[in-house]
Amino acid sequence: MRQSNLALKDYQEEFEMGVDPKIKPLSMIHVSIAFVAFILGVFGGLIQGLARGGMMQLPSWVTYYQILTLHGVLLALVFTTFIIFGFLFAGMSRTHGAFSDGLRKLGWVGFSVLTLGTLLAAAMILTNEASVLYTFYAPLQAHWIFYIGLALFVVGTWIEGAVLLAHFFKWKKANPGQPTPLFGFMTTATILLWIVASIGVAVTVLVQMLPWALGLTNEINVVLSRTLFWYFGHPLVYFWIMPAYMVWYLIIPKIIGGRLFSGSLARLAFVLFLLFSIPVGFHHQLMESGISEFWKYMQTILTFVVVVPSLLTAFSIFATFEQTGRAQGGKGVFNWIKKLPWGDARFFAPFMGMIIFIPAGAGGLINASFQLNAVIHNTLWVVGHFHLTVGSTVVLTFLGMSYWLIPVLTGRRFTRHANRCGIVQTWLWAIGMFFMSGAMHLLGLLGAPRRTAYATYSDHPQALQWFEGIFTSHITVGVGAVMLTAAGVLAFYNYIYLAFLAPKGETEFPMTPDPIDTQQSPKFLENWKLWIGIAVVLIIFAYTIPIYEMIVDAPPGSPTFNNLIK
Ligand code: HAS
Ligand code: CU
Repeated sequence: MRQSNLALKDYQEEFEMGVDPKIKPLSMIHVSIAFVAFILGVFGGLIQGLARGGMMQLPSWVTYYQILTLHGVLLALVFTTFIIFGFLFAGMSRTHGAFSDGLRKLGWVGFSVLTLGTLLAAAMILTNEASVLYTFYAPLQAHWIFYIGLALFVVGTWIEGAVLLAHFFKWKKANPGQPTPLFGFMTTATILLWIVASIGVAVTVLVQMLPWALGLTNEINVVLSRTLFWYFGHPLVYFWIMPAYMVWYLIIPKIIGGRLFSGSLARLAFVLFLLFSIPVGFHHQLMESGISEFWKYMQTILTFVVVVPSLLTAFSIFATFEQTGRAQGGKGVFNWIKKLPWGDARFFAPFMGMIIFIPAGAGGLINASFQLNAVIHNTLWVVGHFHLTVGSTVVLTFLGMSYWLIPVLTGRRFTRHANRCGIVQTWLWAIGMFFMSGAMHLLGLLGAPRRTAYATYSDHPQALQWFEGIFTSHITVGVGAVMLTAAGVLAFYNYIYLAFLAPKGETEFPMTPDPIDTQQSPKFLENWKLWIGIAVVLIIFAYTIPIYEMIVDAPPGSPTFNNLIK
């Protein structure tokens, strides 16, 4: 035992290195684009919240769908993807050493393709040529340049993902028999998930949407396009949450002065995400015709399986908190909680994200419960759900992360001032979201629809009656939206401050030492071929027959969508 601990110590020291200065600009430009997208998206949200709350009219030069598309794409796709890659590049350098020149250059190629795709898609949205929402459901049709932009976006992420994977496997080759650092293990699981999932969206965009938008075909198989989208769309939400979990597993334990509770459990959770996130897309299509109940039910079961790794995560993180709090002298059943660093925004923002994820995850279970889905589908409840998950848990975790990552990358200090801004920003976001998302959930239960320009909150007299005694719904939503905007502005201010204004100096890239069970971690967990193989088998099982049926049972002579649109 002692020997293995000694070995572990050497192994740890090897990783006590900084981020290679050469990779910093690549990481930082990702973070910067993420923040620009973030602030624009936040203002899109404010306008929408006020308009849907009946508190303002949209200006004549924008349409509801346009602003909704902009808001969704900028926040859910651009902010997340860019900040995630910025984090992964910096983290892989921190834990696996400097990237080779070749890989770094390839990283820049990937970044250029990703950014070009983003700009093309954004230009089409801004000119109202692609007001198709972030899900771009057919028969809504966008300009073909939008689909080219999406395709380039995906290809850019593949190139960047390949760079990260290559760096990881190079390390593995150079260190045979060693358990890989957790950061690399988790990055690999996340990127593999992304690549397997995004094949679905690439296929629908290139094979269905693009030819249709170019006028080469005049029909589109709608149910197939939605299925391919959701084959990608559910793992997409895990692509957001997994890097947030990486912050919880690897960064937070260091910040609170402790050590992650178990490495093997963390590895198992990430493998389960890779296996079970993909064959579950039908839980977004439970109310759709064209898919038989049997396959919907199968995917409902698999959805409940993919909840398990989140429960493992809740257990691991809670155990880490308790162990750390007790090691620092916290006694009794709950007193250890007081030992956590409540005044530190690097901890507090992600922590609020965790707390919010408890009701958010419970809401997800309701959504996934086949019959209950009939109550909430296409209502504002779903909008409430995803403003808690991606809109709070993920956002707060990434903002908390950015408060140390930006000064690490720019060679500045994370000052008390920035910390205070971070704490205020977190409270504002959490309280604002409590109001906004709370009202969305309840109004959704009362039947307020989503994805439509033709209903404001106050169009629902039943809802108003229900709410009247406490607070009228549109004021609730409006207040929430204003608080969220204030929080967003503060977060953006913190970005500007930490990137350009804060005093020069050193900031720590907090990284927990790999847990003491690392050397004993079962070898099979590192067997990526096995995991990819099982993931593919599960996908084939869950999708082959339903997709076959969608193709052969497509109604012959069905009216073309061009006719429908006319
Ligand atoms: Fe979801 C719709 C089901 C998780 C995002 N989801 C959406 C949409 C988005 C989204 C964007 O089954 C809308 C898509 C659209 O535009 O139509 N979702 C689930 C389920 C989960 C889930 C079962 N969703 C997420 C996450 C997201 C996300 C994560 C983004 C990041 N969702 C659905 C379904 C729909 C849906 C249906 C379709 C609805 C419809 O009809 O259209 C689960 O994975 C959730 C599991 C999570 C938990 C919580 C564990 C708690 C943790 C925190 C622990 C706290 C600690 C602190 C440690 C079970 C890990 C404690 C410390 C102390 C001191 C107390
Ligand atoms: Cu889902």
